[in-house]
Amino acid sequence: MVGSVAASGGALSLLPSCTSIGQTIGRGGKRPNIIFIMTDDHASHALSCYGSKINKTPNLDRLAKEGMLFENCFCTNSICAPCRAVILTGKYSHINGVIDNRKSFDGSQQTFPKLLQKVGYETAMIGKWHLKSDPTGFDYWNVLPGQGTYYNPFMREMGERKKYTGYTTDIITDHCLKWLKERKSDKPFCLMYHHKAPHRRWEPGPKHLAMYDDVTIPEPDNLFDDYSNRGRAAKEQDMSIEKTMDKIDLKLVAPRNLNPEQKDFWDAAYEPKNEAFRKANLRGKELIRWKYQRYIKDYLRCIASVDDNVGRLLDYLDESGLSKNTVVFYTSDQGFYLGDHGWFDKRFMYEESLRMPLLVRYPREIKAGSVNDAIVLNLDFAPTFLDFAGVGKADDMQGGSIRRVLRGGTPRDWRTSMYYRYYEYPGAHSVKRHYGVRTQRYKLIHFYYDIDEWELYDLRKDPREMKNVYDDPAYAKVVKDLKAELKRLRTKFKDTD
Ligand SMILES: [Ca+2]
Repeated sequence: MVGSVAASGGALSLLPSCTSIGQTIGRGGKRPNIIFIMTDDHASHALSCYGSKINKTPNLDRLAKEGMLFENCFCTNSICAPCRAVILTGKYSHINGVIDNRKSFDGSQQTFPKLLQKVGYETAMIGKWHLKSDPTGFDYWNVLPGQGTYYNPFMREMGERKKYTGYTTDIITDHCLKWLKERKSDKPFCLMYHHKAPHRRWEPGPKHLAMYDDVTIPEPDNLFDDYSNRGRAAKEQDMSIEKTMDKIDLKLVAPRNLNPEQKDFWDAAYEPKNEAFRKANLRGKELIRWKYQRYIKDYLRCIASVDDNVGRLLDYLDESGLSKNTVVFYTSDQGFYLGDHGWFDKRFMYEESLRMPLLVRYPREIKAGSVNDAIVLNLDFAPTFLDFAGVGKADDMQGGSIRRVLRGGTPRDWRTSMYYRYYEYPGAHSVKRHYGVRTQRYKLIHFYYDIDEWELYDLRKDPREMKNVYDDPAYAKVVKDLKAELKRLRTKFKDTD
């Protein structure tokens, strides 16, 4: 007997009532500003406050030291555009319509920025948007078209296309600081500060091109995973460092849109290393090891720039006196594989891409240096922002406010399981369609459509998810309970096709 699934709890009464919110505002005075910082594909195991063995993120760590770190924040569909649509609406992908990166977001639907505007917030969206349709619900917006570029980006400011010279992570931050400094309104504000970095193809900024040149980054223990004890989905993906990465990913070819000065810096940094690589004529595992080093260093260089720039923003909040009355969130639209299982990219419900970093700082309500292991979701962000703004009604949102968790401890009626679904197949990286349920200890995944295979992981015994125990008789009761829980969640969230 391995133990059964924890009491399903399920029924969330997370949304505060209007009355309690009204009283909160009455007592607490001015409503807080909200700054929602989101990066793209920043895995929590590349933040030093999460125990990263491969890099340091001193500025992001400030948010953890001065606020709360969430150990179990998960996304409901681990891919860029869908995650963003979930955050805006507080609704699962099948309800908000953006089930994959190919769909356009219907901007006429209810979103939290629109609800914030209604109660007197000034709202702004700056940086990566990635939802195809124009942003709605923002008093000011200035976004990258599509994925955007790392250097010399085009941006669309309230619909007007402009080109900028420089490194995009710096430029997005410049725009945010400008907006903060120049705003005239005395309304509380909500600023969405969204980076492109560290998304593929991981092009470092000019300040960090040579960072990590003299070190070897530790490899994950399962870099050479052979997918034994797993099903077809893990074996048949197309996201391996060995086979999927191309010359542009690996910087054997320079990015096309650098200006002559940038190209000089770039070539000075990469060409000697590339020349040495060509001469070495690596094969087999040594070639994979080289690719991993090239990939992970570039990924971490992009994060170093994010960290510097978040530091600039936090410094400004301190200097301007805004820190006290501003709730600052840091997250990423999902996690990422940093060579884990031999992969890059995301999509799977496995831990590295399911988990989102989440740091929240608000000195008035959150104890500095606190850590919480409650299961929270990107689905909860919209209700949380509304809760801070004193909006007590968002009945059709499917998540709940985490403000009660931020005040310390996990409420007794908090969720004990979460529902996940991934749709984009056939598609980039060949990750088969699946849905699943995760509790604090277990994860059950059903690759429901393409292969009809089930996987069960005992995360306490096997946190790296190297052994599918679905067919192990010792887990029969766990499987039965989790299947019932999965069915309950699918019904609850109206995902019944
Ligand atoms: Ca992403």
